[in-house]
Amino acid sequence: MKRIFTLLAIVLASSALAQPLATKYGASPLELSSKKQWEKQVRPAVMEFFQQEVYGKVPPTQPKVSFRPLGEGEAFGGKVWRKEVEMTIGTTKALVLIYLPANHKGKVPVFLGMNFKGNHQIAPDPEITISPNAPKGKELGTDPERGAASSRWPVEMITEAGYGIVTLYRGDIDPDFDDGFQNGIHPHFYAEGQTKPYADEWGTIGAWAWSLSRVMDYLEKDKDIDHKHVAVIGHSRLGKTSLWAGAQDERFAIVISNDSGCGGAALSMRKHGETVEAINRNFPHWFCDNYNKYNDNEEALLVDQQGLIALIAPRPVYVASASLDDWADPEGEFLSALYASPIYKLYGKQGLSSKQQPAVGEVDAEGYVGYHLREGKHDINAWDWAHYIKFANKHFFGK
Ligand code: GTR
Repeated sequence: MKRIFTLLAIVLASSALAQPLATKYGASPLELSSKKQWEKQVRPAVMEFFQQEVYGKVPPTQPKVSFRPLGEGEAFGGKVWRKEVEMTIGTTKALVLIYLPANHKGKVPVFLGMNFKGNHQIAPDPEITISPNAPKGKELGTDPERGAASSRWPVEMITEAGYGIVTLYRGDIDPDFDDGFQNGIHPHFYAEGQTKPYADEWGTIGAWAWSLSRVMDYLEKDKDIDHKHVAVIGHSRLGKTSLWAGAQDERFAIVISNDSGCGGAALSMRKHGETVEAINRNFPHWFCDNYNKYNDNEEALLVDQQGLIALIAPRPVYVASASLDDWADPEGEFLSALYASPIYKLYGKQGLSSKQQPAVGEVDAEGYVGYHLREGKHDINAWDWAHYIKFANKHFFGK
């Protein structure tokens, strides 16, 4: 392992624009001379780095994963078709909600992403089964919160554009608090005598990302789904998750990060907004234990977060920021998209089209790396989705 990291350090240091590692923006652009060099030397080392030092590896002991279709039916006055699937990982059960345009002909391209508070919050649809681990509403047992997150999931707009939505609740895979990894799916992966992940093994984000790949296993078999056209998407901590899922699993044909910030698209070495130390202190369960080595020590990172974006190349990737989301460092998110762009060039594909961060309300999504800076706060809304749909239309169908 040391050898491969040393090799990467040498390759990065000897590349045209990479000296010094810590630039004004605290990050080195990835400029390499050939696709072969990237694929054979650098990409494997960058992947190994993120696996071992940032998100953690998936342990070798793997539980059984199975899927069971639940009900189907109409939603949104007949415009949308709802399907539900139960995914079982070891003894952990998660519910996958699928919305498709009701009148679809043939297989449907989809956006796949996790949700924050339960499937029933994404739409005011009384038939959505409450995710097993969803927080209970104020009136226990009733559904006061159905549709509470519908501004984040414009179901009609997405399905009218010809896309489906596939989602599951993050807490069904791993609860989002530091429980010493006693709940959720981690214990199913422990070797004999093991009680928590080793220092280089996954935290919560790694588990969430892995579960998106398991949902993809299911989608490959569902006759309604165009599994060659699955865009993986996430907001904030779930945007960190979609990037990591997309970096590891090449079946995701487009990867979208909405306001993912620190540990997502934003460059860590800038130390602007949330820092590695702050994120590890506030969310000690998100990353692997090794990531703590970089608390107040970002310069020691072998490669900054542009390396994560580069792992997605040559597949299209979209990074989005919001103007009032200083904590997620919009400029740092833009710069990692910019610094990853040379890797796309190795494949003869244009990354970002300009070196300038777009102004508020502007979009740079002509190439294979898209970016926009939405006006407003940390969130995902219909404006963001309109641009993701446009990006998918272009890359999936040349429209
Ligand atoms: C914040 C956290 C961010 C981001 C966000 C979210 O508290 O500092 O890294 O992930 O939560 O997920 O909404």
